[in-house]
Amino acid sequence: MSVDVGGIVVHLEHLTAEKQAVLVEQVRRIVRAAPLFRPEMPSGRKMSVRMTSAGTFGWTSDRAGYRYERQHPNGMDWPPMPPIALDIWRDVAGVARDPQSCLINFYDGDAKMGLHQDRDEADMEMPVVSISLGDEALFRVGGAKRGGKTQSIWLKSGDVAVMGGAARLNYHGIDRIRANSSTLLPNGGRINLTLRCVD
Ligand code: MD3
Ligand code: FE
Repeated sequence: MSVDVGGIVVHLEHLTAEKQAVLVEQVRRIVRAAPLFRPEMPSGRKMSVRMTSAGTFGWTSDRAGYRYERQHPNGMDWPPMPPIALDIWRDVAGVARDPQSCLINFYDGDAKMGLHQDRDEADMEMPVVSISLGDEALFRVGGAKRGGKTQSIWLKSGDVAVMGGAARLNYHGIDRIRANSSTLLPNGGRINLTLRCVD
């Protein structure tokens, strides 16, 4: 079943519990090789979300600004894309290209992400695909201009969201995490994977 939230298509419970568990194992392998870090925003404040990436490009930020890089801050190339995430993209993205980046966001019970637009990618015709794992998150989406009406939905483990077309430039963020709402991750928290074409 899927729902439309402000132009974003959310495929509810798209992934079986078994597939979620295998994907978590693929993410763990990536995080072991390319450790999570807390990017610094251009303001100098550190994000509460911890991140790493897989694929050709990874997203990063520091005082110099937001951008994609071919290497982790520690100088290594990013690990390969998790195979299950690539399968999901091919299932739901509706475009011929494969993604070049898998951003891995880790939220502990206190982490959040302020309303923002994703505009560091070259081709806005390419969608963003988001995969939620672990604790539920209150996701908020507005329009393409800051300050308009917003809608919210709790994203649950196994949900897959597709941001394409007019929704691609919509403001969005994560207001809060519902701690202990999933047993997928033994130590709790939430993992969000976002798949993107970059150049
Ligand atoms: C709507 N991540 O990494 S995913 C991000 O749950 C990001 O970690 C959130 O926003 C998270 O940039 C939300 C859902 C999402 C991703 C990209 C979008 C929604 C979007 C791009 C355009 C519009
Ligand atoms: Fe975003």
